[in-house]
Amino acid sequence: MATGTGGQAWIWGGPFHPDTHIPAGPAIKDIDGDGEPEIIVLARNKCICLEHDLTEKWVIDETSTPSSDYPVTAAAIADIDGDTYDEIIFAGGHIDPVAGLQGGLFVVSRTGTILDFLALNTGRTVTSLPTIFDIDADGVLEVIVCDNTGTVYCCRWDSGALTLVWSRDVSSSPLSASPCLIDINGDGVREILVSTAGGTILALSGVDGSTVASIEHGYSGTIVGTPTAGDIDNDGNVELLLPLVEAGRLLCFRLGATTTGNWFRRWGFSAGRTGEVSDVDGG
Ligand SMILES: [Ca+2]
Ligand SMILES: [Ca+2]
Ligand SMILES: [Ca+2]
Ligand SMILES: [Ca+2]
Repeated sequence: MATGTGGQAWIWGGPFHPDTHIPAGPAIKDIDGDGEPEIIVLARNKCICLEHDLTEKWVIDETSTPSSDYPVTAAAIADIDGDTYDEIIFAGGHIDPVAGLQGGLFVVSRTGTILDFLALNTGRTVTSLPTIFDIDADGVLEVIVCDNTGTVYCCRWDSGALTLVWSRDVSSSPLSASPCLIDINGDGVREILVSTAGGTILALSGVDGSTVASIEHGYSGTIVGTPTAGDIDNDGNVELLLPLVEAGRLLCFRLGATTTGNWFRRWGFSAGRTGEVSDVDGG
């Protein structure tokens, strides 16, 4: 423990240090309503909830029911079942004795109970961070996630379980970045933007996954970074920023009735997930 301005407050090692790397930042929120934030860390096959003082609150792992047996992604936190309490949603894998590896989504209560595991595929994995939003404006949140064989899934809590609303195979290559939700055509409804390794950004309808628009940029290769969008130059149009990790470029497109690529910039390392610029449509 260090003291003084700018000093290191603490280092958490925990029971899984140092032989486990933590692939994404933790999610931090007061999920139990006691006034102190909890810290959700995902490492290897585990989802670990720490109190604000870093004591362990609960863990989901290979001993849980159903077991979490495969590397997990970062967690999203939202009340997806409408009971006013937050759930923790993360992608991972469960190894079924008969079916084998099932990639899917875990939904965990604030107290560490697995409320549901929705298997989305068999023999494949899901590594993109789930994105949560009421994408079809029906008052119920959707959970949108991509898998490593190029499929986009839209799920919703219904009758006590996470259920698949639609899925769409959009690429033959992994989709490891999380989807970006933005209204690209100004109709007041957000589309789901997905970057494919084929050099295309697809804008999908949140209602059924159908294609609303397709932006060809020609840079094929593995897409790791999440597209980011917002009116970054205050001209009333939404710009789309796309980090191309392997090409070392950041692309910018101006969206609207006509989509134009207006600049790119080179950089020398991964931009990773860049997040949303602003709440451009107030949705
Ligand atoms: Ca708390
Ligand atoms: Ca809830
Ligand atoms: Ca909805
Ligand atoms: Ca739209």
